Amino acid sequence: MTEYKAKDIQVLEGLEPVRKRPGMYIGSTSSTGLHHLVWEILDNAVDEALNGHCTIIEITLEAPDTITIKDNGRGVPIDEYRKTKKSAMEILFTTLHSGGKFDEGSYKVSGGLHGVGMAVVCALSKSLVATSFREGHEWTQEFTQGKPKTKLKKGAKSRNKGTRITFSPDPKIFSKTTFNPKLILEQAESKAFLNKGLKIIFQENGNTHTFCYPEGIRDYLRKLTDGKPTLVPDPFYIEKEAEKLRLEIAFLWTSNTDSQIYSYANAIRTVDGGTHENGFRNGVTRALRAYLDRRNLMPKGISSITGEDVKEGLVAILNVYLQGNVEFQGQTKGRLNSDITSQVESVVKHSLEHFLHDHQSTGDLIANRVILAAQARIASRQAKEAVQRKSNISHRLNLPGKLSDCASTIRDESELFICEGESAGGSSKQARDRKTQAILPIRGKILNVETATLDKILANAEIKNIVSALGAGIEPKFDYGKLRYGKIILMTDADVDGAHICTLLLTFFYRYMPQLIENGNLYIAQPPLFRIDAGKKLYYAVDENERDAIIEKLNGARYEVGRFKGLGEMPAEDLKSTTMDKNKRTLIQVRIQDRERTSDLFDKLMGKDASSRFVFIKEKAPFFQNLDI
Ligand code: 0RA
Repeated sequence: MTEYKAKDIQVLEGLEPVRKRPGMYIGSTSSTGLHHLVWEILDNAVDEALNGHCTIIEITLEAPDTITIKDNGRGVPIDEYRKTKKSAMEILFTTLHSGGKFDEGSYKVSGGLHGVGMAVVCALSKSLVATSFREGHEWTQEFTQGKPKTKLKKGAKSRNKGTRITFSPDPKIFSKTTFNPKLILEQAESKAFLNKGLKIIFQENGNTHTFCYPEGIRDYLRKLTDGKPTLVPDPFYIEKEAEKLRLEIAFLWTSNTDSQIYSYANAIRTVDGGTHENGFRNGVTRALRAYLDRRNLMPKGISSITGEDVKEGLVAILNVYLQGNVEFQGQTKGRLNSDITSQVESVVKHSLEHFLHDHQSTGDLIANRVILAAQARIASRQAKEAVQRKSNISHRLNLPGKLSDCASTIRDESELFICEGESAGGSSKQARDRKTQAILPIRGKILNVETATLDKILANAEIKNIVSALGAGIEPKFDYGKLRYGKIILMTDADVDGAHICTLLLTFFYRYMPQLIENGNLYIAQPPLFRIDAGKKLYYAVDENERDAIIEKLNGARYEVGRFKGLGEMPAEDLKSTTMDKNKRTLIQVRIQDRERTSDLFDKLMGKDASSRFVFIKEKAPFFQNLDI
């Protein structure tokens, strides 16, 4: 370690700019900015630990707005600075950019908001008292608002080494000057995790919290994965110290599928990752690829594993220290940008590959985990492609043969009538408006989707026709944007069988295309059951009640009643004027009022359990008189 000399401190500048525009130096003057003052001093103390000079840091909240940070490092230098008659301590606390300590030979922290210097803390404090334990004595100097209040005073003899700084933020700068013990507690814990063996003691309101983790980030990882099933009991650990890079990584795989990577560069959390994370991911991927290759574990059908496969369940903590200038990027400086990817990659690749070969049972466990992820990835990609292929093909080509499509391709004006049987399809084709109305006849009763398995449902020809005519796929991949018609109208006969078919269709739409119902695209047509001819007048009735009401109104006039057997037998003219003509018909829009009740009802009425259906029918039976079974 290069020895410090006061001459190392460079460029001097007063602190007025800091007081004028504090935001430029600490981000804000809110609580976050206030706590940056603490982090700044704490980082300097931790820096002493990082360089092997300090083992204990004590943080004490003396009063709500007064804090002391004490360490047993080398102590702030006190010698005279370049014949200025000022002490180095005074220079450090009263001038900007006096970063002599950090220039060479140490891991400078320059992550934007951090590392702004002890002078910034001093400038923004109404009072700051610094004591250095050095050269056999304690040395104290007091400051206010960045200016010395006293000269450096040589105090009592002391064998101790280290620094003690007590400060109170200036209420002229900060709207609120009280510290938040919880924030400090978290910071203390995280600093202790990141610096193995360093003891950090935090005292507030008579409580003492001590953090010390002999295994550092490995202990941190254990805490993060506590309670989660992990693939191997102990984290992997890589530690490497090169000339300009110090690196420490702990990682393991859990059985969960999510991945967590916490990375730090020079003790600053890099929330957006960066070069160190990329290097790590590449290294792990390459090590596993090499292992799978050498042990011949790659199953057929998978050409290679990817970074994504490796990431599944991976929990990692990366802690790197770079010497010299560290580059951060992004809006919040959350991404490391210094060019260390390949260095990290190669360290990780080699250490992990070695480890796996030396511990093959563990190696195989991890290999299997990754292969499983790769297989899942390939399977889901294939499924996605299949769905996409279907919907991408020019939809006209893919339409079912039975569909009589409309000419319009404008969704909002297009309607699809799903009707029962070929003959109904025939008459409705005559009755429709070709431009906007499409007809899809389905044969008899479709499958009950409530009781069938998905593969059966998808193999069912009638359902396949409906799905491809609508063009939007089914849940969970239903794509509302691809829907080809604005109204989907179920048109079944006005009898029990028709009602049954209608119910089967409703069940299908409800389970596999619920968005149609939610968005109000699904309708039920109301074809009449009776036609009443009274001289020149013509009436239609949907049921007996309506028929009788009409007859009563005729007041003894002569009439003839006809009953339609089914839509197929209804003359196109009748069908058009009663059911299909946009200006004359009435449609019932299908809506859901109460989600849970609806699901429950479908399950009851269409599900496997016949007894609940029986109960329902018995309850409702009094409402129905003419059930023509
Ligand atoms: C400048 C130079 C040296 C150490 C420090 C500052 C220093 C600052 C703080 C702030 C809190 N604790 C601290 N400990 C040390 C290097 C001194 C040397 O080389 O002996």
